[in-house]
Amino acid sequence: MGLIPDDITIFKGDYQDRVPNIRRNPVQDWRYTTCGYCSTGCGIEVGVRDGRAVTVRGKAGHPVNDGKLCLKGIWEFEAINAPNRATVPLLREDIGQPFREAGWDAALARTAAEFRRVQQRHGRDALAVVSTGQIYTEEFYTLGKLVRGGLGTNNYDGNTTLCMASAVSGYKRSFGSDGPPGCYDDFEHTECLLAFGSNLVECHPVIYWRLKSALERRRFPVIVVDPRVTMFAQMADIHLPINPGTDVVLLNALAHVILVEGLADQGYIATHASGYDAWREEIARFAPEAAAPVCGIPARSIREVARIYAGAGAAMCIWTMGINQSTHGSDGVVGINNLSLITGNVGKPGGTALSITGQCNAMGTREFSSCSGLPGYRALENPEHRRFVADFWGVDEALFPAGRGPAMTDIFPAIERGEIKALWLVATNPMTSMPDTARTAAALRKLEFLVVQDVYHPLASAEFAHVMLPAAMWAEKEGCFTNSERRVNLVRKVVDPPGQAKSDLDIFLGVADAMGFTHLTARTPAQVMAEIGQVSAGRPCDYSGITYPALEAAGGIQWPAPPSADGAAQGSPRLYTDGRFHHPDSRARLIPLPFEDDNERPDAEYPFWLNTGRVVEHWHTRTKTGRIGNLNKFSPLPYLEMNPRDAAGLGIGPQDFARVRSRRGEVTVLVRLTERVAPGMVFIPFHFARGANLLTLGLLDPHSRQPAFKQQAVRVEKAARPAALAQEV
Ligand SMILES: Nc1nc2c(c(=O)[nH]1)N[C@H]1C(S)=C(S)[C@@H](COP(=O)(O)OP(=O)(O)OC[C@H]3O[C@@H](n4cnc5c(=O)[nH]c(N)nc54)[C@H](O)[C@@H]3O)O[C@H]1N2
Ligand SMILES: Nc1nc2c(c(=O)[nH]1)N[C@H]1C(S)=C(S)[C@@H](COP(=O)(O)OP(=O)(O)OC[C@H]3O[C@@H](n4cnc5c(=O)[nH]c(N)nc54)[C@H](O)[C@@H]3O)O[C@H]1N2
Ligand code: SF4
Ligand SMILES: [Mo]
Repeated sequence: MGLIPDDITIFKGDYQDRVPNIRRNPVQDWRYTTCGYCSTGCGIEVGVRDGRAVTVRGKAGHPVNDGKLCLKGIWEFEAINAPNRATVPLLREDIGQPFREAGWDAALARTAAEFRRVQQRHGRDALAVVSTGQIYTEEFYTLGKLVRGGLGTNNYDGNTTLCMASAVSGYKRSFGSDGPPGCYDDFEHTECLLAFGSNLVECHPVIYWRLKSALERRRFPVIVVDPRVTMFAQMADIHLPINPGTDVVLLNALAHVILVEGLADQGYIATHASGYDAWREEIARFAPEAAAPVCGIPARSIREVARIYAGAGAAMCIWTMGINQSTHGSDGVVGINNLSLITGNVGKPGGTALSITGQCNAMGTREFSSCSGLPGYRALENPEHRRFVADFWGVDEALFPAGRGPAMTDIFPAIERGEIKALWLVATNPMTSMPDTARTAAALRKLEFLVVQDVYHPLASAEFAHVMLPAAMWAEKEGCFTNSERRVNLVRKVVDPPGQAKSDLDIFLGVADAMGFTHLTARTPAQVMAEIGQVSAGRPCDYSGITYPALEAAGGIQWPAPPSADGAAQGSPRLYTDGRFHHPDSRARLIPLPFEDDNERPDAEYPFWLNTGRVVEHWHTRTKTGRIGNLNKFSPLPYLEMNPRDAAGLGIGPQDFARVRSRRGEVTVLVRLTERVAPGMVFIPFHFARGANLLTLGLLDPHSRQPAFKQQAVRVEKAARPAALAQEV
């Protein structure tokens, strides 16, 4: 038997047909877009022939990727042409029945009638709307205007709660506003890179290429903090294999050494930070010898890393889900910000605290979807902001709730409790992506009405839907994404959507019209972008100088982007260059971070830490990559990474299967023996419906409400090879 069990259908069809062969598919036109997968934000040109996307190429000279693309980007045109695209609105009375095809009028009328019925009978908040980080900013803005200024429910959030919520929360606590302060060009200037909980090589391959290119020109130390020996850890100068969920302890200990050894930038602290005394008192408790047994990093290594970091002229931290997806996610972000502040590493070339975001437009939803507030980083709690937005939209301010409502992870428990009766899911697939699948399924089944708006069908979450609205996807509609370095960039419409599928913008307008709302006056992407320019003028995320042609010409523009004297916006590579922050006193806050260990830890019954995350080939719940032969053939089924020493003790050998159980559920997966994971730890990618999330617990961060997807306890035992290994998509 080969590496891949032979009873799995890897790929049907002629392999050669799937290779983007430009000679056989001569391209008639190349159209400018931005990649619709990750937040790196690569410039992509799509090759079109006879109205079909037949290939792509990286945009040469583009300020993000200069022509490079990763595996997912290279095959992105196949995601458009997939055979399982949703093409017709579907309806059914009850979830036991088959769907029947319907026209848009019937689907929108039914949706509006159910929303109205539920809100009239049970109150406005009985309807919940959960969106995404993967539609255009123009679409987010329009959805926000529809929800806040029309539907008026406060149960409105997005999957960014599973992803970036801790970064948002941490930035707000430290700096007074959301917004990653640095940029990719910081790699060219830094003298030290400290990376926390990021598998950059697999998850942001082109950012990793930027880092490698910088290192080829100029050596600087790279330190990777991750319990797993990821590909990123393998190339690092120093790898700190931290105990799960204890980054805050390491961060406090690093700060302790920096203070005690006189390496802090006291001038910067005195001028630009507040809260120093209370913070220092807490830090005093985190001597390296006290921290080492908790975080698992020897005191000697903590001292060494603190000296390298603080001794660098400019030092930067990056991080991703190893920090955010934790019960200390927001505190972890604040800990990174604290470290940056005490060394004066904010807003200077090579000196920054740069959160690497996840989805292609996780930033756009933070800026303009109104999920957690009002557009342009405005707050529902701020009377001036409320009045301004209500006047600007021409709606009654009383529709706005008094404050930020429940997060996605609090909306599902409210469905369980029967408080929410109807749910609208837009571009998110919680059946596979939320912790504890059995619980998610029970919640979705309990709804009186579920509408799913997606580009594919069937879909795990649509199993419980009453209405399915088929959406146009990336490159089938025009609009913008913002990447990890605040670069707003354009996706041109390249091809027509299949069948009756409509852009999410048109679907939102359709729902608004069916509900009888009249305030959604901007009807095209360009009209919405013009409105975003107006509403954001003078705000931290100022788009007022941005136009589509300017974005295409420059390869994207970084906000704040007010118009410059000669018209086109120049954009801003970095924030806080003047050391002025968004708190009322203009100072950043140093915030004490006491540590309380609150995770589900391994014990006699469930002796392994279960860690979950990503592989390079797949995108999230595999709707976009599970049908692409060239991606799926490299990663066709869920698996468990286990250390060979643990496996030997359990009688598990290469190519064996294992049953993994947690207190939530169980799953049978192929075992991959590897030293990538330490003894006592296992890892399962979360991309598969019958995978990691059947097991996860998802304890919530108290500030951000983000689930700790990476820390829970499981038991592993050898299992028989399952009879069927059919692929699921
Ligand atoms: N190929 C691919 N790329 C993607 C995506 C995808 O689905 N596929 N998704 C995109 C999205 S939305 C996101 S959010 C990003 C995610 O990008 P990453 O966060 O880089 O990816 P993950 O694999 O979720 O987790 C990163 C690392 O966190 C580590 N980790 C686990 N526990 C801890 C801990 O306690 N402390 C520390 N320091 N580290 C820990 C894990 O071992 C893992 O290596 O990727 C984006 N890019
Ligand atoms: N165990 C575990 N679970 C995790 C994570 C983890 O690390 N471990 N990571 C979490 C993170 S960081 C994230 S971001 C989430 C992601 O979780 P999800 O958001 O649920 O995952 P996706 O598969 O990206 O779902 C997006 C959906 O939108 C659809 N779609 C794509 N483009 C469009 C469009 O233009 N319009 C419409 N209407 N639909 C579209 C896709 O087909 C897909 O069904 O998963 C989270 N879950
Ligand atoms: S690195 Fe991200 S943005 Fe760039 S091609 Fe790959 S998936 Fe797309
Ligand atoms: Mo994410």
